[in-house]
Amino acid sequence: SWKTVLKEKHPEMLHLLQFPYNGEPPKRLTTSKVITPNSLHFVRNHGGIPLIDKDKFELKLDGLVKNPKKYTLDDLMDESKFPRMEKTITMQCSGTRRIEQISLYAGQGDEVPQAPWAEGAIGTARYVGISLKKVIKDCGGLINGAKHLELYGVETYVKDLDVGNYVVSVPWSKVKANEVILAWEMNGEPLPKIHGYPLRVVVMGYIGARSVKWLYRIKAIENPSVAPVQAREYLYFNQQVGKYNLRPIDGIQIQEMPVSSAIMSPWSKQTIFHNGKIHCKGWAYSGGGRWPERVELSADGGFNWYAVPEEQLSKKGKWTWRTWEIDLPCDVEGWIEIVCRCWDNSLNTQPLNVRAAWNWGLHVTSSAHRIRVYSVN
Ligand code: MTE
Ligand code: MO
Repeated sequence: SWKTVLKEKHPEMLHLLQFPYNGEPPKRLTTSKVITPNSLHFVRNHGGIPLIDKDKFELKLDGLVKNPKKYTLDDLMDESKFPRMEKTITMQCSGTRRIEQISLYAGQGDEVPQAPWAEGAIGTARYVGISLKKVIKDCGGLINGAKHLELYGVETYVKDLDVGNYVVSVPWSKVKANEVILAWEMNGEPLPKIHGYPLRVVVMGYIGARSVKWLYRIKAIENPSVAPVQAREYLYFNQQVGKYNLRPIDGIQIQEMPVSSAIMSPWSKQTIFHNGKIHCKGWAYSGGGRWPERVELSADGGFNWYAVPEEQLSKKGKWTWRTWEIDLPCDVEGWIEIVCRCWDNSLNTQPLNVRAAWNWGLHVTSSAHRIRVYSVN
């Protein structure tokens, strides 16, 4: 049952929702390592957790492929057919840090429609699997103008929630670049049940929503999927759009996350005793294959910025976050605002205020991260 499955997670996971289960690691443990242990990787579910028998498992490939086929797990793991791929990949939910937008949204008199993620809806793992491109090739390639691949995940029904199957799509161009992996191993273990056992998709540099868990079907199609999760959720609206004038067609489908970062230590309202330097820790990430190039912190609300020394940043990687630490100079006593921002390798940076990032779905909270602490110097 779901309770046994949940025992695989760390006892300190913060449960955002029990049904469907959604949880994130506590701040203290989120960036303790560059690779997130499986027990601490955030979990985002739209429905229940299906328990799939690996021996009965079949992946179906159909739609606009030359030779539609079915594969068992053994077929996919056959190294003579599909070369094994191993990659360290950061997965970020587009709802990461939503809690900051919720604090603006409250007071407008409407219910909050989404899970209140803090800074932990992001995690990094070493995945083993194969490139989806090779499987498409094995089916003779695409035909008749196919340009997208629709990905189907099994979903069990949760009481009172009509979730149906979880279906999204990714463009063929992304697959062709070998940036979509079908993974069965996570950090040296078989994929945990809660993370999609026995097989999931991991799309490098895209929001977590495209990385379908409990994968059972891939269909080649001409246009992006019209399934609800692709066409009606994960949309980025302009600020004039709200509950009463929302049309999915006006939203941008969120694929790559912009550059963002977060301070994981200290945390708001802490009193910090220090000798002129406050030790801070956190993460920085940029979607789409860009990486954090510089991370900067301010102890005065964003006037003066100190760059994290390169040796205090974890190693650069095209698909991975960088964790960091800094001794941030601070000579004032009293309430201060610590701010963090990142510049990626294209010199994109973060908006300075969360108000600028507000949008109806409360997605993509990529503004500079601000916390208030009491400094005792
Ligand atoms: N796949 C299925 N089948 N069902 C889901 O609800 N949620 C998606 C994606 N894949 C989801 C899914 C979302 S929104 C995210 S952010 C990631 O899975 C989270 O992956 P994780 O739970 O392994 O961290
Ligand atoms: Mo997500």
